[in-house]
Amino acid sequence: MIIFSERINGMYRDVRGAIADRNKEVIHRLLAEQLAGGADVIDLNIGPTKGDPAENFLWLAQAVHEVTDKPLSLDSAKANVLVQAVPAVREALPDTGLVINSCTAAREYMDKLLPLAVQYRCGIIGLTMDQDGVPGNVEKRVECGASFLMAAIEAGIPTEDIYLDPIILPIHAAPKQQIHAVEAIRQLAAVSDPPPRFIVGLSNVSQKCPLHKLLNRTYLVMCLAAGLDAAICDAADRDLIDAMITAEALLGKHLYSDDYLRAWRMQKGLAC
Ligand code: THG
Repeated sequence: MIIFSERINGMYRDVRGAIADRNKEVIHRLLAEQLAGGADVIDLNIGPTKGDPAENFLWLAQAVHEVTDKPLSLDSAKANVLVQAVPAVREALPDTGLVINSCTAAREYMDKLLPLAVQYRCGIIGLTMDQDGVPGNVEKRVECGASFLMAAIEAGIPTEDIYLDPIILPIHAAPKQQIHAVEAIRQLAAVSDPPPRFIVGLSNVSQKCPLHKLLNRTYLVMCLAAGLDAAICDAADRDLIDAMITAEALLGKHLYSDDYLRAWRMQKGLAC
């Protein structure tokens, strides 16, 4: 599974403060924990910070790039912010992998962001929602996912750079929707050939829930069994990553050994 680190997000007060104060040390410390846990892609979200969003993204991307040349995912729900931030980051970091996070299946978003992904050589995450919001049933999620996928392929984005995100909602707020997202992954994986990648914002599921780590790791295993390829998650949560590795071993994605957790970390060059 491709691990997108969720922690460099301005929703967290320490990251918000670090962006405002241009304090790289805070970012570098959090990043080191995520890399030690196995993060493959660093999701960057400036949250509700003050100032110019593109400048904040650029500062954050450069601060991260000082430590690692791993790909970056530029995370904003606002298409106009991405339209400004992507060219700025691409110009500063011409050789770094970039993912646009995210685009909906609404025409207005796709018309802005699909050409941007092509022009600036970015992957892109498509949410299974449109102008009417997050669907209340599986069928509409699948329909939105399929129409985003077709539009992205038509725009010229390679399938391996297209991620579909079935949108995870918190269990306390929308208790029936978690299984919809799992089912949407299963159905979209079955109908698309070649399939895109499937990703979730895992911690959404447990927002404001006391047993958040248990919810996250249990839900991750359910999504993996349905065909999940990537998750935006806390790579520093050791139990979460152990559950992921174990699920992948049970799904036949790794050669089993008695020491498979250690083997996974050694193969990634991580301390065991
Ligand atoms: N899909 C895509 N991108 C996304 C999301 C998604 N980006 C943002 C978000 N969702 C994924 N990132 C997070 C990061 C943190 C949390 C949830 C999702 C989180 N944090 C804890 C909380 O709010 O309870 C802790 C907060 C704190 O300690 O201050 O849940 O779905 N494509």
